[in-house]
Amino acid sequence: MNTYELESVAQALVPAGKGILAADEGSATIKKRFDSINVESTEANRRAYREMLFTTPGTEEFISGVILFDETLRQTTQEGTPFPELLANKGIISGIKADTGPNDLAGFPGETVTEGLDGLRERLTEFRDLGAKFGKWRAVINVGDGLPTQCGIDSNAHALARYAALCQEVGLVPIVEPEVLMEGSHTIKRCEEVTETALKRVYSELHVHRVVLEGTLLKPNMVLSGTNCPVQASVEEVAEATVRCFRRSVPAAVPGVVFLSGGQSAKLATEHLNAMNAIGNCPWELSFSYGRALQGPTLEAWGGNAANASKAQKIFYHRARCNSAARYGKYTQQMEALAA
Ligand code: 5MM
Repeated sequence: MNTYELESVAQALVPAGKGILAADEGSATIKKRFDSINVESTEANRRAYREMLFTTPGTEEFISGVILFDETLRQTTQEGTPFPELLANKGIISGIKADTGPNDLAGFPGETVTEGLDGLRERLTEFRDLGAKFGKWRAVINVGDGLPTQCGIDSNAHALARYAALCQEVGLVPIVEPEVLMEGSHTIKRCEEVTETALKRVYSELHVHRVVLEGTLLKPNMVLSGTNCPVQASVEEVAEATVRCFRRSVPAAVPGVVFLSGGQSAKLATEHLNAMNAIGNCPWELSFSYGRALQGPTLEAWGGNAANASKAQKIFYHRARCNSAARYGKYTQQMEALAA
């Protein structure tokens, strides 16, 4: 294992003012996204949509890396340039969704464990040879009556650690993504408790599996009120709870925390990131690895019509720029007003 290489890639994914675009939606998820704009999820449409995103002029100012799905890693632009090569030419690092998705955890109704460990060493080796420099594995943790259980947390932490160790063995930086879902009626306090417990368990397993933390990144949820909780925490409360929770559970050796947006609106995800960076004094970079919060407004503007590509790209550029400003705690409502 070349730890210097791993550390260099991990750091190159979280430089000042830059974050990651998560464009690794699997077949079911991208179909759901395309259904929302009445576009059929064909291989050609998925390729065209992703080419539109990746060729957006100037996004390399704000985007350090892109997480791809297996299919996308193997696709090319209309002119025949492989997507990883197109991105590398812009100084953007390609990554790969390495898991095969969550499946029901036997004996534990309402909980899942993420699968994909069988044959993972060989798949990761192929992904690396196709141009990926980092991987991503998402574990899903539901909050509810009696949930999550210790077994649910342990099973997912164990799988994340085995994935991370395999990534480092083949020379890929593992992004470790334990997502405590925001769906539910739980309070922000409950989200903080569950997130802290899950993160501590993940870092304990990473230690047992001899994962070099300097060559990893964490992709977590923010600490939020459940979507159906009658009392919704303010932006400042979310930022304080998230930073407090992470200071208690994420080792300082981790170079960066790259948040998922999890279904928040695009603007709220930016506001939360901004408020966290305004607190400052954290041992890790606080950045983004957003899917919906970068793509939602972009996808809507595109609508499956090539004639809308330029308008959609402007919207994508704008969201990337806003999140870049949030990396410095310098995002303002005026930025939105000016763009509108
Ligand atoms: C939680 O989802 C990840 C971040 O996206 P959001 O910012 O929209 O929450 C995302 O990377 C996700 O893991 C991928 O889209 C893959 O999703 P599926 O559902 O296909 O595993």
